This record gives sequence, structure tokens and C-alpha cells, in this order.
Amino acid sequence: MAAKAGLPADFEWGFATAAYQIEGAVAEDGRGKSIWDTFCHLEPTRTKGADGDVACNHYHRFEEDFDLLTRYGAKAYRFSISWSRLIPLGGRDDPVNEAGIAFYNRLIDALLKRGITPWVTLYHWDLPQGLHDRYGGWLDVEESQKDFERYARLCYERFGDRVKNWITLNEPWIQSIFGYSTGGNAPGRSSTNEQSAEGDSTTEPWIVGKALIMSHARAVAAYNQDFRDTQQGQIGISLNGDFYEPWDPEDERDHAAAERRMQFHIGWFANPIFLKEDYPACMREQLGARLPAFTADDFTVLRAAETDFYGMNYYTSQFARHRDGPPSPTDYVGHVDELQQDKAGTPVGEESGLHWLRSCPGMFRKHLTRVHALYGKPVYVTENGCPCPGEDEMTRDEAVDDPFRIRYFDTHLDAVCKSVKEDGADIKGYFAWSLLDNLEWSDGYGPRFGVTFTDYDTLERTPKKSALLLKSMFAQRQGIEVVG
Ligand code: PNW
Repeated sequence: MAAKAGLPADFEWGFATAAYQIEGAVAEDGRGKSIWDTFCHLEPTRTKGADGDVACNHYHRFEEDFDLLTRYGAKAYRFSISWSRLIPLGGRDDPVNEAGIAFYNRLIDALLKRGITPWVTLYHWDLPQGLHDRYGGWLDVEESQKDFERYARLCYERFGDRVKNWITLNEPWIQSIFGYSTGGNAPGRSSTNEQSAEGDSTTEPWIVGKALIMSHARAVAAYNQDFRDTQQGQIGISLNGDFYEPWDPEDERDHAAAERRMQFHIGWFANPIFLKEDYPACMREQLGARLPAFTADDFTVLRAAETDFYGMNYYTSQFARHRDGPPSPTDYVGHVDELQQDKAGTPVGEESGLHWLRSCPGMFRKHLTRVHALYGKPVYVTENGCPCPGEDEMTRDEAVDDPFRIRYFDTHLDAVCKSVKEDGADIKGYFAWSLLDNLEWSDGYGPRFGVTFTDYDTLERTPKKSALLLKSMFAQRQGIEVVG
């Protein structure tokens, strides 16, 4: 036990999900449509024929799902609220749907009854379609931040007596780039994707990025001004981003490429939000005026938005190689090649069940330590997990035996321990992605990230072995005795 110990007894841990990936019940109790409802029903399909109409039917089965959390020993649970369940049309002057409020009240109370701490994400990519139709959604920086602030305030007012952990946005990078540059995610706008008729990949992702940064800031400023004293909670944001090492460790230009790639992933959002300064210099240099500026008024809002923690969504790492010549106007990675092996041919990590995800625990440790050092806030790992190789083709009985996932969790938890114990980083919690196999966005129901197997014909849930082991993996590292 002592060999593994390293995490404090109050280390927060549990499982994470997102509304559209699990809830279903998209037309029930007054819910309005989101951009993902629209995107999943486009023809020809851009989501492998999949949609979230039923998903895991968590809307009607949450009690059963929370019994699983109890069985797994989870202390905390991260879920997201569907904006269009609370405000079907989304806007600050649009009506509130009391049935939507009641659903999340039941959800929160069902967690508290089991002694599980709710962690609430306000926005996990499901913008109300009404706002997209009304003014272009996130493309309107001024309107969208006002509507998001009002939605956030509604959540604090109605749920903040019981919810003390808030995450404003999930992965603004994915929302901006996949939604408005490559067009792989809703709303699917792109000038480089032949399935997309609308969009401008040279400008729109950078406008949307600013809208998301300002929306985060307005939501945090509102919490700080009007709710923090009475509710005593904390608020953060979940940013994705891989760790990068130079493809050729002998080449200074590849060292610079790796650093630049991470700035394009994380610094884009973390500089304005945590450092309260402009975007990273390398982004300004490459993108020029296409990167919208922050005004003096914007900085006033950013400074009022002291954010409590950095939520880290981490899955994998890569190598970066510098590119010669001028960057393409549609480049969003900082003019680098991204590779899964280095110059010597050494792979970055073991292959999982998804092409973009390799298991790289050593680089996870570096990533944790780097992010903590750069942005100076406590870090909660708000997502980490993987599908096992071949899992999408397996039967239930095969899939519940998941040694690859067990090893992934075990080695990644070791990385957390080392970052805490040896590098001195302040890492306070960890959420495994995900509680259930669920809708993996444009990849449909193929990749299985769950610790619980979902049978999509019957919706029956079956725990995988990894689900039942996490409790002892944490206890071991926290120096807690586990009985049974
Ligand atoms: C995250 N990539 O998305 C999301 O927050 C989850 O909703 C999702 O299910 C999970 O990770 C697994 O994919 C990502 O291509 C999607 O690097 C794609 C990437 C990273 C994160």
C-alpha cells in the first residue's frame, strides 16, 4: 500500500457523463431542440446514422444508474445540464421550462440521497437550436454571452443551494474547431468539409472561441458577484488538450512546434481565462486579425471572473514536427504535423480501440505538472478513459472483461500520484469517462468508453470489471483500508 500512497484522503473521484450522450427523451416534458438534435438528423448522415433520441434513456433510468455509482463506490458524479430543457428557446427573455428544472432537481436529490457529490457542467456542446437560428449562436459574441450568463444564473438560482461544484464549459476547443472548422461536430460549419455547405474555417472558429471565453467569464463573474457568498461553491472550466513532445528531440524547431501546439490547444483559452491576458503570442503571430481582440471592457469582465480550478480532460499524447513554408489559412494546430511515433519510430503509446487515442501515462504526468505550473490553479481531471482494442466488435460477455481499461486507469492514476508527490502539483480529483457506454458524438454508438456495458437493443446495463476496481485503486493510493 505504501508504495502507491500519495493521494490525500479527501481526493475527489467518480465518473463523468454528458446530457446529450445519455439522456434521450429529447421531445419530452417541453425540452427544446439543440444543435446536436439537428446535426444527428441531417441527411446524408454525419453521425454514422446515430442520434441521441433515446441514447441510454438515462432520463427515465437515472435511479438505476445512480445505484451503479453507489455500487462502484463513487464519491462524486459529473453530469451536464441540457440548456434547452431549462430554456427551450435558449434566450434571456425566453420562458423557463419548469418541467426541465424539476428533472434536474430529481437528479440532484437522487445523488445527494446516496451521499454522492454532484459536479455540474453547464454546457457540453448542446446549444439551443433556437439561438443558432436567431443570431447564429456562438458566432454572435455579444448576444451569446448574455444568453449564457442568464442560463448560468438560472442554474445557480435553482440548483446552487445543493450544487457546490460548477463547470461552465466542456472543451471549448472541440466546440470551436470541430463545430466551425472541420465541421465534424454540430453545428457542422466548415469550408474544408465537403459535407458542409456553410461556414468559413479561416475565421469562424476564432470568433466562436472568443464567444466561449467571454461566456465563461460572464458566468463566473455572475457567480462571484451574486452567489459565491451565500452558496460557497467553486467554479471552473474543462479544457481538453494532448501533451506533445518533439518528433525529433535533437531539433529545436520540433521543441518549439510541440510547445506551439499546446498553446494552440490550451493557451488559446487558458491565457485569457487564467492569466487574464491576450491569446498566446504564437497564435496572434500566425492568425493576425482573424483572432478577435479583447477590448478594455472584455478585460474588465475577464478580471472579475476569478476561476477556482482547471478542469482537465485528458486522453492521449502525440509528437509534433515543425512544418516549413507558410501556414495554411485553415490551420488550427500551430503549423505542425501531429504524429503517433517519433523520428526513431518509437510509438507514443499502446493502441486503444480508437485511432486517435493511445495510452501515454508518462506524458500525462508531464501534462498535469505543466498545466498546474503554468496556470497556478488546483487541477481536477474531469475526464480520462478509453475504449479497449476491438471492444466495439465484442459481445457483452467479452466486453465486461476489460484488462486494457484497467491498466489504462491504473497507470494514469500512478501518473496523478507522481505529479502530486514528486512534482508537487495540486491535483484534487479525477473523473473517469464514462459511467456508461454512450453516444460518442459523430462516431455514433461504436466506441465504448463506459465502465458499464450498455446493450443498445434492451438498454440493459452490465458493469465491466474496471467499474468495480476503481474504488480499491483509489483507496490504495489514499492509504485507505478496503474491506471485502
Ligand atoms: C471528449 N479528440 O471529447 C468529450 O468531452 C466527451 O463528451 C467524449 O465522449 C470524450 O471526450 C471521448 O471522446 C473528445 O479527437 C473528442 O482528440 C475527441 C477528441 C478529444 C476529446
